[in-house]
Order: sequence, then structure tokens, then C-alpha cells
Amino acid sequence: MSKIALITGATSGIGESCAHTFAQQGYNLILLARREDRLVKIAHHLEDKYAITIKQVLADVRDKNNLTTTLEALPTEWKKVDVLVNNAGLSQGLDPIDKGDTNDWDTMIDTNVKGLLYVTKIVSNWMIPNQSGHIINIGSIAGKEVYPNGNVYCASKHAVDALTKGTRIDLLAHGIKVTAINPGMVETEFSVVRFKGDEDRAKKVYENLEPLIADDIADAIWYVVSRPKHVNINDMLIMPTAQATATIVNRG
Ligand code: NDP
Ligand code: 8X3
Repeated sequence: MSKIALITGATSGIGESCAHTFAQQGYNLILLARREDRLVKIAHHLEDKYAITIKQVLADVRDKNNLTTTLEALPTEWKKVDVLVNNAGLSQGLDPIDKGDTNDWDTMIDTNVKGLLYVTKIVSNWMIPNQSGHIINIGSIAGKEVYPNGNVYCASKHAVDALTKGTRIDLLAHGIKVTAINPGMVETEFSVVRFKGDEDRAKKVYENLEPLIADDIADAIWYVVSRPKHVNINDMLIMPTAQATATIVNRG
């Protein structure tokens, strides 16, 4: 029987790349995101290309009630999830604390922290009866360092760091692996979302350096997932060669 991976934020960037990687490895997939057109297109493409089955879950991880109802409505056989990639997340704005938009703060905390928690609670309860499973939380360099104007996004990713450690402790007795993947700069839709559609500003983030691409992170996730049963990678910090810290980069 094929293994199952549940990937949140599967319609773009790292999540979409993970969907490709796991599909290529023969996993059946539960793909979750909010943009239906993209979800449908990606799922059909992968089902056509690989001999796998996909369940599309149109949901917002912030909406606890709808998320719970939608996930719990999946057929029992789909709840035997082997790998959960808690990837859905975003940054909104890059402002000093006194000028930050409180709606942006709510969006980041609700998505990156509370959304990840809701999904983790649901899926860990599916994994416990199997006494196995692997939860991959996508953190960030922003969960290891705090940079100017990064305040709330950094706090949300520091929370992911703490929750990864806490989840690992709490699920230890159940044989469930928990891993944090912490990327530096990855060129995806991330900066366009952070700057609310300002593509020129987003492009400048990656100007004159070679950032990571989503496939680099999916590759690392596959490495982590494919270790032997007795090996867990707790934490991986992955940077572009041109980036030393959150703020020190080499632009040639
Ligand atoms: P993208 O913006 O390309 O992808 C984000 C994905 O998350 C999209 O599929 C989006 O889909 C989904 N998403 C966002 N909000 C929600 C929500 N409320 N409910 C469900 N899905 C949601 O960014 P990345 O691929 O770069 O980001 C993926 C993760 O990686 C994030 O957690 C981010 O913080 C982290 N990260 C990114 C880095 C980077 O430099 N790019 C570096 C370090 C970490 P949809 O809009 O369809 O819901
Ligand atoms: C995304 C990378 O450096 O903008 O988590 O925090 S950074």
C-alpha cells in the first residue's frame, strides 16, 4: 500500500515542490491550500504524470472549524498519514513595531502558529494509533535570528521552533518523528506576498545573488524523510551559499 503525505500550502513554492517530490516517490497525497484553481491544476498534473491518487483539501488553516470538519471528513484510509509537511505560512509587511499593521500581525500569527497547531493536533491524533509518522515543520532562519522590522514574522517562526521541540517531546512515546526545516532566502511567491503584490520590491530581495529555489528545500525534506526508521533529523538550517545570516548576504 502506498504511503500518504499531507502537505499544507501546496499551491506554490516549497509546498508545491514537495508535492512533486513526494508524487515522484509514489506517495498518495493530501494537498491543502486556499486557491482552488491552482490546487486542481497541480493535483491533475501530478495524477496524470505519476501513478498516485490525490485528495484536494480546499481550506484555510486559520479557520479552525472548517479545517477540522474538512480534514475529519476524509475517508478513514486517508487518515493513515505517514508524513505531514506543515508548510502553509507567510509574512505580511516589513515594518518597525510602532508602525506595523495589526491585521498583518493577526494574519501571520493565525497562519504560521495557530494554523500549524490546528493541523498538527488533527494529524497527530491520526498518527498515534499507528505509532509512527513524521511531522515536518517549515520554520525559517527567522526562527533562529531576529532581523530589523522582522519582529512578528520572526516571533511566529521562533514559535514554530519551540513548537517543533515541544511536539517532538510530546509525541516521543508514540514513535513519531518531528523535524524542523529552516530555510534562508528561497525565491518563491513569499516576497510578493510579504510586499502585498509589489513584484519589483520582491525582485530586489534576490537581486545579484543566487537564492535557494523551492526544489532545494523539497530535496532536503526528502532526505530527512528517507532516513532509516531509527534516525531523526531534528533540525536543518539551509542557506544559499550567498547568505551568511538573516541580514548578511553577498551580492557580488
Ligand atoms: P509561497 O507564498 O510561495 O507559498 C505559500 C503557500 O502557503 C501557498 O501555497 C499558499 O497557498 C499557502 N497558504 C498561505 N496561507 C494559507 C492559509 N491561511 N491556509 C492554507 N494555505 C495557506 O511561499 P513559500 O513556499 O516560500 O513558503 C512556504 C513556507 O516556507 C512558509 O511557511 C514560509 O514562512 C516558509 N519560508 C519561506 C522562505 C522563503 O524565503 N521563501 C524562507 C524560510 C521559510 P494559498 O494562497 O493557495 O492558500
Ligand atoms: C523567510 C526568510 O529571511 O525573510 O522566512 O525571514 S526571511
